[in-house]
Amino acid sequence: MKCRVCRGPAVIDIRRHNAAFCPDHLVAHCEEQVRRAVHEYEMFTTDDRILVAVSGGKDSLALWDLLVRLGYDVDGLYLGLGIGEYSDESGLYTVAFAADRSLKLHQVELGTDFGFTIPAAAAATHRSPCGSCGLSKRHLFNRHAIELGYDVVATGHNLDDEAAVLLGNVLRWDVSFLGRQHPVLPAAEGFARKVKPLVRMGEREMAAYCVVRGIDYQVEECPMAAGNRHLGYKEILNALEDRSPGSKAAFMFGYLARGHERFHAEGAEERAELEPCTSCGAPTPKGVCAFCKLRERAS
Ligand code: Q46
Ligand code: ZN
Ligand code: ZN
Repeated sequence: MKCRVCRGPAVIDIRRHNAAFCPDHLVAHCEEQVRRAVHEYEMFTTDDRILVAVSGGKDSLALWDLLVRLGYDVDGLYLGLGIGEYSDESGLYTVAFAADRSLKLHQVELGTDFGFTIPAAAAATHRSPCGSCGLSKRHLFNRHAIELGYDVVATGHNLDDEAAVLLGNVLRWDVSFLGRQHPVLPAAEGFARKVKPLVRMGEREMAAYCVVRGIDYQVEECPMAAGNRHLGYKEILNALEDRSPGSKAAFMFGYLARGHERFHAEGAEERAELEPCTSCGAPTPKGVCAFCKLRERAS
């Protein structure tokens, strides 16, 4: 297997691009893909202050590294979820990454700062932990971005993640989620802009990027992920991709090019009808927001 660019020994082959890369050209490939996504979807410029939501996993650390390399003004925010050893370790990887590169990291702990953890939230609500977890992350990343004066929140969702979410949304024909599924969600009253610069990158490429760049990350899966629907959708898409490389990218980018605008109105409508939470001020359909309710129940 030879690098497509220099014909040196390759460390990864990417079937959907019909290409293999050596370490240096893998880094160049990742930079190029991120640069293209940022420009194509007009995510941000070097004038924007960017906050990367870091989990300690490969995607978010690689994203932070890539954005710094591309010359953007970017700090990190780590949210401790209180999922036992998994969260403790994830926090350590994140802190070490930032310290080694002298990057600025903000840290929030659900337990000490808000009085509950994700396992406690799951027990109190009798619902899947990922529901409470996703809700808390969306709320807190947005809230801190606004409070700390950042223009944009960037998350490490990659092509595999986004295609799996799209499959779930299509299977249920959830029009308001479909309307909001886009690599850029513009800012609105009470909302910072949200962007997904890794939308063109596959999971394997991100893992290889971390190895090549010497980024130590949390390799364990979250123990609460077992059996969630999202993982099932990823497996199905991987099976499809195996049979016909490029399916995932065709599914995702076809949607963005030809499907998204048909659902755009539904996504925007829901946002327009929000009012400030009576407890924390975050936008909510009515009264107290879902995060404040969750906090009340779980703490
Ligand atoms: S961290 Fe949270 Fe994930 Fe763990 S509880 Fe579910 S959502 S699986 S990305
Ligand atoms: Zn090469
Ligand atoms: Zn609230």
